[in-house]
Amino acid sequence: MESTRKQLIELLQKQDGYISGQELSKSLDISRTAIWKHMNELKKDGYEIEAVQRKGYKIIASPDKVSVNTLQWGLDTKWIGRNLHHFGQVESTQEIAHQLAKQGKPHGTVIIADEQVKGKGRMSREWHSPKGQGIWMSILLRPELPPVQAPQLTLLAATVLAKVVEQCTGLRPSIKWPNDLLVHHKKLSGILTEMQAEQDKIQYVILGIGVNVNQEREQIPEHLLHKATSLKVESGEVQNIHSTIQAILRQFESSYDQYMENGFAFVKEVWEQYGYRIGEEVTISTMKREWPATLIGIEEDGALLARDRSGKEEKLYSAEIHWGEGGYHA
Ligand code: BT5
Repeated sequence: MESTRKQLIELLQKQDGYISGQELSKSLDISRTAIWKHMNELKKDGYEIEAVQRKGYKIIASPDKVSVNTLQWGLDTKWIGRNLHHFGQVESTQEIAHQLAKQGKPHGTVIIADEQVKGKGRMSREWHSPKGQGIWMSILLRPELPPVQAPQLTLLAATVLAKVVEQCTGLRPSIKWPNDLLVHHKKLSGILTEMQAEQDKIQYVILGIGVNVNQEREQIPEHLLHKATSLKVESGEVQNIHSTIQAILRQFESSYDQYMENGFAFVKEVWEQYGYRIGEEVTISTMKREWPATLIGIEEDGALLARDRSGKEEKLYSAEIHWGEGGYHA
């Protein structure tokens, strides 16, 4: 059923003009009544389909609604999102992605939910994921990389999100190492990279992406208000969630392929164009200590490079960055 509908959309999409019911029923090997039923289902998904006597059918508008059909319609990617799962409410798309990974689902499998009731940040923090207002998505990757390179994927994903936000809204985001996308100093998006690995080989990576899209300021919970924002709040415009997801997937595929072919250098270059507070003094904290330092940039392996007040440079693999009173604190 699901796959017939997918083929039907593909056929309608290929056609510039109208395609007749007869042609559709021949290509799909189902009756014209069955075609008609599928068309009705597509309309429920929000497609606008024009039916003209003696000419046939044509899709005239794709819907805003997020569904497997709308996400895959026009998604001209090679490997990402070809296998795609969409849910209404889940605890966390990360958990589902882990299950699917263990079942052997392929590289590029995407899991998307309208709402998460136990959305996860790093170190068991919560990720607020209200219904229909953002992108709550996990991507299953099976990269042929040593485990030490996995953090590069987080930085790669951050550059992808920065580019897409800029293209879709004209806003200029910045990336706060390692995983936050900020607009006007507030967090728009977070990335959670989880990995299953053997000693020298990654089995799989689950890249979790959360983007606040259409929340109004009043809909952001009180405790996050001083540090979180959404595309709607910053751009003043309601954004189309499914086309933003498609833009992320397309950009991700192309950047990932480029990274696999040419290495991390180009990611580093893009990252530094968006890098937050590079060249400025911030406060860095780790589990053990807290000290003032100037951010210099990132290293080839994705580590953050910072210089302390004595001039000593240090590579950091895990730390938090803060600044100013009342400034953002993860
Ligand atoms: C992150 O963690 O930023 C990673 C967020 C990843 C979320 C995605 S959604 C799809 C997938 N499924 C999941 O369950 N997770 C991933 P971290 O850097 O630890 O930031 C978490 C902190 O951000 C929290 O402690 C809050 O202070 C703040 N926060 C929570 N929800 C937020 C939101 N919607 N927008 C901005 N900030 C938020």
